[in-house]
Amino acid sequence: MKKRLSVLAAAVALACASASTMAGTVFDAVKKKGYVQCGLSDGVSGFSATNSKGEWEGMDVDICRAIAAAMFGDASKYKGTALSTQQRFTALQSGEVDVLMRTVTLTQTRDTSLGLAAVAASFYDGQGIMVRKSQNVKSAKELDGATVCVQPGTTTELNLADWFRTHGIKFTPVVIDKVTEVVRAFESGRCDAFTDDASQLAAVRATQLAKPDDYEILPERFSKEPLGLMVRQGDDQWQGVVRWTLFALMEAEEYGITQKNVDDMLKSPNPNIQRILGVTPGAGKNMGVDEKWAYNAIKAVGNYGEIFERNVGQQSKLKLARGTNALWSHGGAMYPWPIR
Ligand SMILES: N[C@@H](CCC(=O)N[C@@H](CS)C(=O)NCC(=O)O)C(=O)O
Repeated sequence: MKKRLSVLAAAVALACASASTMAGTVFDAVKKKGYVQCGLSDGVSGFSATNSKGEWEGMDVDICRAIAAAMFGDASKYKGTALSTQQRFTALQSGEVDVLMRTVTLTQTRDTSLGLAAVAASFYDGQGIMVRKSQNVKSAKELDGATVCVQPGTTTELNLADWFRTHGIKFTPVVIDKVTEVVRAFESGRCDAFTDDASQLAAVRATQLAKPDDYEILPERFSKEPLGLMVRQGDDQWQGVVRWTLFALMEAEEYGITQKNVDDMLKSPNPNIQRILGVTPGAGKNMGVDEKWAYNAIKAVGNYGEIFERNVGQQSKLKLARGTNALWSHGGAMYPWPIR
């Protein structure tokens, strides 16, 4: 009996040892190579796309840059990997990327069955459907018998089937891998409707359709799409850096810290601001990064509200309203956990 117990104790010790060697592996590897590898999509303007100079732009890219700034004090220490909807989870599982911020909906299945972990939501969306105005359709319920363009391996594809089945409406999916090809198929009339996260439909309409005014996004929202960040399971330190960087950007907005005033804010008497900016040390040390991690992130990309407005809000072509993405204190759902 004694022997059995000691074998058990040894097994437990071994399991604990392997768990502790796991902790920090991604963090250490990122630190060693000197940059963060972010999984992005190359095709949704406002969220993430490369410009004519081949540079990454968009809200997801700015969050990637903020993580680089928190890790290295330098927002340029990142690389982007363009991933299709089909490739994204395998790329994160295999270690090709360190963090995924590719308009990924955080779902229970993705969080529990892929060896991956959902970190936090960076954008609350909902699935919509877009049609040509000339079709004279005012509701998705009028789309009986329609062909609908959709991308594979997405929640979009699943919600589409659920919603149409629930409402007893027949449809034929036209499944196409790349968003640029979906747009071409939709424009050429190969499908009657195009379904996607509503903000991405707005982005596609504003930036990729030749005649944006010819199209309409119907009022129905088929689903909740909390888009956010995912990492591999097994490295809580790395997950912490990713989560708290995003929350720091949101807390910065909450406390009025901007890209412009962040240096003045170092003198603020507000203890919350002092903790966020590392004037009162602790948060950085706890995560194994510089105490100026959040300061560096805010200085590089601005607070969450600034990132939103610049990429998808009023200063962008998309002109999306903050809506659910407003801070909790302004009637939205963005409720960052406190840095303290
Ligand atoms: N949020 C949904 C769908 C997100 C999604 O990937 N949408 C497409 C449609 S715009 C996309 O980002 N495509 C970009 C591309 O194919 O490069 C999910 O996580 O499954």
